[in-house]
Amino acid sequence: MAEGSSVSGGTGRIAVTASDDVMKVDLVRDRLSRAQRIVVLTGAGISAESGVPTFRGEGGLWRQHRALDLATPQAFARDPRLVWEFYNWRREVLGPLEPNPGHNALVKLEQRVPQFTLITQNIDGLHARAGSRNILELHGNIWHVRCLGCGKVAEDHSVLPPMPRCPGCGALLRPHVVWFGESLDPSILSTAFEAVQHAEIVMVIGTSGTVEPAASMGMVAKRKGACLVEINLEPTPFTTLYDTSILGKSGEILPMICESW
Ligand code: BJW
Ligand code: ZN
Repeated sequence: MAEGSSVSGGTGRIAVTASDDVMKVDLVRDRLSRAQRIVVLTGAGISAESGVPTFRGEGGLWRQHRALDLATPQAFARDPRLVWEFYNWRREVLGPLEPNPGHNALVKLEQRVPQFTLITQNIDGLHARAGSRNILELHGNIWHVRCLGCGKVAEDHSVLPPMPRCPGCGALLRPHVVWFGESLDPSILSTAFEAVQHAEIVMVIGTSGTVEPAASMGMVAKRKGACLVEINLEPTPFTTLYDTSILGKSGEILPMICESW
């Protein structure tokens, strides 16, 4: 959170004060404690404090690698070995990482709320590792593989051979994740939209809001009358459209919001 007293800079913008943030945290905690139906939408930022690289910020994956070369069906058709090298490298990076206090705070929140849906764009599996239950993984899971021949999906936590094959039919396996230009699982997507349309509060955490259809979910909820809360290190295209925006690390803010009712 921003520290110190408020400062009016030469730009005319007023910095958010620590006391403003404390008031926002109190306000959000109060709203959550009275809500029956809560949706949380997370992005790469919630896992950043676990050591998972984000996509677009400084040091982000798409700053170092071209998404079109690695995260499209065309890229996989052209060079499956290269794409598997990328995902195997990410498996190696993710393997030893642990959920952080942000993930853990959402577990506590779920335990207190009658209807709680956690929609995540993340493929790292850290929400489930932390103990969250009602999770919708919009973009799949890096620890799952899918057979291009028989379509079978299997869980596998190893670092795979360069061109892994299906033990059942021998066809090439692919990561069970959603690449650009691919449709999301229709049943996961409709359950997610159903949840946001009925939510009283939607918290949007650690996502740049650049990738559809996840990016539109907050506004869908807002049009239905939900209260929208954003937690992010920096402003996003949606910050001014939502009801409350708290700038800071989700691993610090979420425990304050969720762990002291
Ligand atoms: C912190 C923090 C801390 C840091 N605390 N905060 C409509 C209009 C225009 C285009 C489209 C459209 N509909 C569909 C498209 C095409 C495309 C799309 O959206 N393109 C845009 C880029 C324009 N979408 C698709 O193709 C989707 N499919 C689809 O819609 O099918 C139908 C269709 C297809 C084609 C045309 C039209 C319709 C599929 C999208 C799949 C995205 N896949 C990826 C890769 C997954 C596998 C993998 O990981 O390898 O998903 S891309 C990547 O981006 C990944 C993420 O889930 C996703 C979102 O990223 P996220 O989570 O927001 O991360 P960052 O890095 O961007 O942001 C991190 C944030 O955290 C920052 O804001 C930081 O400030 C913050 N932060 N530390 C709090 N400690
Ligand atoms: Zn198969």
